Amino acid sequence: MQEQGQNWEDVMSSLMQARSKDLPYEKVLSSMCTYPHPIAVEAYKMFIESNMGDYGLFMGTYELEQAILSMLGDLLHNPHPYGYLTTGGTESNIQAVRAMRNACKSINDPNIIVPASAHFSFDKIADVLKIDVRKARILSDLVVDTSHMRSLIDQNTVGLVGIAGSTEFGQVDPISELSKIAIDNHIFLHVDAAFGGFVLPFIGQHPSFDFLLPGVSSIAIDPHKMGMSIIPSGALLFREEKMMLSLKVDTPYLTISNQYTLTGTRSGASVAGTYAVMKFLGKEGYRYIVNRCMALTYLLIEEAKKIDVHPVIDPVMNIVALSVLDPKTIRKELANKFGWQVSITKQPSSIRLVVMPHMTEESIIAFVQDLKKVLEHLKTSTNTGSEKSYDFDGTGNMA
Ligand code: 0PR
Repeated sequence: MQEQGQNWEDVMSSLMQARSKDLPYEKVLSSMCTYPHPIAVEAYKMFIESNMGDYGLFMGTYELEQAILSMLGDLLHNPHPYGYLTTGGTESNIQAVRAMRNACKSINDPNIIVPASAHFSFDKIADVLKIDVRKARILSDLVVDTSHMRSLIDQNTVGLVGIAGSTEFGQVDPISELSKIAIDNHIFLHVDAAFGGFVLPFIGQHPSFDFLLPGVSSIAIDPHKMGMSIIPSGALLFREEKMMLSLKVDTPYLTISNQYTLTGTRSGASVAGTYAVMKFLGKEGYRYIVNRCMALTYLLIEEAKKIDVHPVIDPVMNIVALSVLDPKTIRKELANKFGWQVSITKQPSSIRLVVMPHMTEESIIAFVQDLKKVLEHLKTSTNTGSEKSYDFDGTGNMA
């Protein structure tokens, strides 16, 4: 750190320089985040110094958080949820598993069972919480094999995890079946709906995944993904107060006498941003956004099929995995030659596209055209054994 402060203009100029290196979302198909709604940004700025770690000082923000919990509870069929706003899916998952473990104090060597498709936050959980995280097999339609999950349960199992919107494929596990297994075995069931929580309730026909199912004990749902809020904004909801209470830590010198959260200091601005966008959009607003993303998802698949590229599974939500040979090279070519950011999946291997609200019909069509060019390029390079140039604009002009 330099001795003397810089002037405002110089600091701003280095900020602008850094900003210019960040990618705008328009060509990003790899992210579950998007531009936050403008009203979330406004609200965020209004509450910038608010700290929910000591919310006795910020009772107004605290009331907004309670209002969010009640809106989320309504969305997820639980009129009286317990919970709080987290920094995102990772924290919600950590806290849900920590609550399961703490609620089963008599078990010394606890384990949980998660689908093999679970987000990598569960690998962090194994490390942080020192809990055995067992992975259940995935079936060919990329949902968890419930009989394998059942067979992994033993007397030290404290809970199961189901995914409503898997990170790689947007698939939804058979949560109603997991709910039965959890009840039969007297164990908890956490649903990771970090992505799908703001999607499933707004698409017509969808599988049950929330508190309507009696075995579901907690849900992670992220406003900073399809909830159109600012980063960081996640939420963790419990069915029963006793799970939340199992996270309680005394905080004698604060304005509040205890905390249930993982972090101490916590952004009240995130709370305000999420409250504002949820109030502003209402269910109708989210339904419009989700339906538009789904329409773009179907357009993407239709266009991809025209170039003989097919999805790994029929999309359940706005995530598409396209089967291609050599996804790693295709990902690199799409980025280096055309500026598109896509991700790749492990098993089955594919390129994975998240159709977020920043995508448009034009960008979807442009993407598939560029994908076509990459595939043709790779085909000719493989056939001739030599590196060929790209026909960038489709007019025969080679770069
Ligand atoms: N659960 C599921 C099902 C997720 O997909 C994710 C994140 C998490 C939990 C963890 O959420 P946080 O990252 O909020 O803690 N899934 C995305 C992923 O790993 C996160 C992401 C977002 C990655 C934007 C890249 C990106 O540009 O793919």
